[in-house]
Amino acid sequence: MKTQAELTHIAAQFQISGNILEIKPLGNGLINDTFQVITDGPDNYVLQRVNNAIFQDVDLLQSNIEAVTRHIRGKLEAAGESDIDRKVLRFVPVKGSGKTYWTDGQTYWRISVFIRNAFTYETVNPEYSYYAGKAFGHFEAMLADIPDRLGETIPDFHNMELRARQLREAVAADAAGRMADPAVKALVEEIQTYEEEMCKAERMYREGTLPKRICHCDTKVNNMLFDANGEILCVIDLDTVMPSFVFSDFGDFLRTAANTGAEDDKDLSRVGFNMEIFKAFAKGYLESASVFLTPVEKENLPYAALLFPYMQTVRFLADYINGDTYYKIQYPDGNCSALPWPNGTRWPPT
Ligand code: GN1
Ligand code: MG
Repeated sequence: MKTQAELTHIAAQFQISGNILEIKPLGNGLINDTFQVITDGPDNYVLQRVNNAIFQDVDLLQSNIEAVTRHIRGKLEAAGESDIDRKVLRFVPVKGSGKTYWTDGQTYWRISVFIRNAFTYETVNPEYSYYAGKAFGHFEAMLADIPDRLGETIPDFHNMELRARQLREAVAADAAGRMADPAVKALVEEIQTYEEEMCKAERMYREGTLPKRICHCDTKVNNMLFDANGEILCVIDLDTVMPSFVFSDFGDFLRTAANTGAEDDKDLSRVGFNMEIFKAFAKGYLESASVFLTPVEKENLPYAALLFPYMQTVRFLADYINGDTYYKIQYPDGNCSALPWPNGTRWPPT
């Protein structure tokens, strides 16, 4: 953990205005470390340590993010929008280099302007779900003509075939000895029965029937900022914006927002799928994404709603079997809250 003095030293590398008064933890992301920088100037800031074990090419990561925010800002300006600084993130350059990240050779840091009077939520009602659908569809639509070539900040991030292979590798290595637990073994077997069906997007892509587009790829409900009136301001957490199937954004939002429990809920009876949230989100998403979606993409949106809880399950379970090396966990079995597998519980929920 860095001290206030160390964090202040890091923040001072960037072209921020005002004096730093305080730096305190912000949010609950599972990958990066996030802080709020309070100043006596006109703006506060968000300081993040980028997890470069996961985002191994921080230069590529930040050039993607710069391209995305530049393009969206241009679209908002062209559309005559007001209050643009609350509708797209602004990353602050480092003094001297002009890059939007700073490194001491070991850790990597960046700063964006903190958007005032904005709120994130862990859950939404159907009305907000509709707005979220519109916002994510709009986000993809705005990026449909981005001139820059975006790289994959995590190669094959949402490739289900890769994720299934990683689970098999975790099982074979059994690095933490967790496969000795019959409940873990039963979970793995149960999950693997759906593997072929869930890898259908990769097959369609190889056959040429499914395109890749620029997607957000982390559309958790808490990656969206709302203003005090419940209007959506903008989409945040742009680390994983990259070419993917539209299923990523449709499915991952529903994985979190339509879930009636938490993603690491200890009580599986709380976990379910809220159809009203699904319908509202689909309506909003189709309204803004229809301009570019193909019939194949539209037809397969219900598959996306299954795919993302499934893919996340595979990823959390693989991490559990590997000994919790990837995600920050909230409690010891947090990567595998489904243990012990309750009698009669089956995935997908019916
Ligand atoms: C991670 O950093 P955060 O919490 O937004 C993860 C997502 C998972 C999510 C599960 C780079 O996102 O893919 O869906 O946790 N991001 C990465 O909550 O692996
Ligand atoms: Mg993220």
